[in-house]
This record gives sequence, structure tokens and C-alpha cells, in this order.
Amino acid sequence: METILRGTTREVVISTAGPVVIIGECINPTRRKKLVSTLREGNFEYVLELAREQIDDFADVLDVNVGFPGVEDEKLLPEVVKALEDNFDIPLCLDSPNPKAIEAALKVSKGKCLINSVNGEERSLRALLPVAKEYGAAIIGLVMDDDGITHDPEKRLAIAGKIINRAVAEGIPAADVIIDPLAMAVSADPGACMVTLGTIKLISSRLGHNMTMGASNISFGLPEREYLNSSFLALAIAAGITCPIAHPGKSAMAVRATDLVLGRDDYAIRYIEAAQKLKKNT
Ligand code: THG
Repeated sequence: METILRGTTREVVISTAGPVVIIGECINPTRRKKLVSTLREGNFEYVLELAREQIDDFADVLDVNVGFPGVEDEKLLPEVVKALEDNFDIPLCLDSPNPKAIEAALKVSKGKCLINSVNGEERSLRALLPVAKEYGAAIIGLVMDDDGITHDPEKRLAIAGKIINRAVAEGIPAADVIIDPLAMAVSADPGACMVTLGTIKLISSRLGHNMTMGASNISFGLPEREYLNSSFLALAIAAGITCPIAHPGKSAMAVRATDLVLGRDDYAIRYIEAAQKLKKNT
């Protein structure tokens, strides 16, 4: 299955056959005080710098999250989208819990964006599916619903199926629904990663959809996060994750190594390309 996203000029194909597409996570105020302070001043230099850095580090798509206390994201998210599209050609993933901010951003975007995110709650489906349809956007469907988050992979699969069916009924192509199997901190729940991996395998074999996840979520609260993130990323990609939201600078090597090991990188071209970049920076 293929999901196509577009920036102002560049098209990105996310395919269940690989190779893996990296959605850069760094435009996110979590642990980035400077992003909050510069955005509060209406200064977009730092957000553009974060975009440039991630693109240099092999991000294919940029997640854009400008949620911080007191923000008027209906105004700020479209402004940031415009600034990014004025400077870069890659597709954007609009990361906000506010459907009005997402719609305002879609209104100004010149590309085909990814909405981050819809979930199985009635309120979410009703607010966002018509918006995705109207603007021709793809969506990320989080496998949680009005009963909250389940730890049973079969139930997560059922929620994924429900989101896909509802999207298709609304006129959204099935391929434009990317499922998020939910990656959560392993420090808080020792079984968390195994539940996620079980869900990925089920969705991959039964539904065959593209899948994303917040790859760095699993290591919250633990030291040396890169080791944890890299090992989980490899397992998750082998199980069927095709477009993780991750830190490009810290994860591109692990992603490309995994694609090579899985036989999706002829002559190791993409692996060597990333390795040369790494060498240049040391
Ligand atoms: N699913 C979907 N969207 C999401 C998430 C998800 N968006 C937000 C979040 N989860 C994914 N984004 C981040 C962004 C930053 C970090 C974690 C998740 C983070 N970053 C560390 C930092 O910047 O210091 C670096 C992590 C690292 O060492 O690689 O913690 O689950 N659909």
C-alpha cells in the first residue's frame, strides 16, 4: 500500500514495501524552551533552523507541533506552516489536538499534508474526517477510542479497522489512513513495547496499512535514550512500521541500517549515504 504526501514541490511516497520514511520530530516544544520563547515573540528563525537541520539529517517529512501553554494555535500553526513552505519543499505533518488549528493550517498549505491525529473517539472522527476529505489530506489514526487506551493488541487492531472504515465511508482513500499503534514509555510499563510490537504485527498482516509511531516516546524517563530508541525502532520496522516520527539526526543511521538488513537497500546506497554524512560531522 502506498500513501503519497506532497510538499510545495516534493512528493514523498510511503510504501509498506519500504524504504522507511522519517517524519522529523524536532519541531515540538517538549524540552525545547527556545522554540517556545522564539515563537512567542513571533520569531520564526529557530523553527526554520530546526527544519533545515532535520532535512540535512534525512527527514522526509516534518512534524509540526507548536502546542504550548497559552498558545493561540489557530493563528500560530498556519503561520508556521506558511514560513516552512516558503523555505522548504517537503511535506508537513500537522501535530495538534485542536481541529480548528489543523483546518486553519490546511487552508494555507500548498501541499498534501498529514493530519496528526485522528483517533477512534466519536468526537475526533466527526471533527476531523470531513476536514481531511475537504482538503485532500492524509490522516494518522491513533488506536484509542472512547474507552481510552487498551493494552490488548487485538482491540487496538479493531480500533484501527474502525477508523479506516469510517474514513473510507467519508470518501477518504484507505491508503490515506496511516495507523499509529501507540508507542508508550517502557519505564512506566514494562510490557508497553511488546503490546506495541504485537499491534504492529497484527495491523501489518491483517490490514496492510502504513504505520507511524512516536519512536522516542518509549525512552521517556530513562538514560542513554538513543540505544533504547534504536533497538525499538529496528524491531518496529521489522514488524511493519513504515514512517516513524523520530529524531532524524539520532535515528537515520538505525533506520537505514534496518532497511539494509531487511534487503530494501540495493548496494547499500542509502546506508552509505547516511554514513558519509555522519563522517562529515565528526
Ligand atoms: N504519535 C503521533 N504523534 C506524536 C507522538 C506519537 N507527536 C508527538 C510525539 N508523540 C512524538 N514527538 C516527540 C518529540 C520529541 C521527543 C519525543 C517525541 C523527545 N525528544 C528528545 C529531545 O528532543 O531531547 C530526543 C529523543 C531522542 O533521544 O531521540 O523526547 O506518539 N502520531
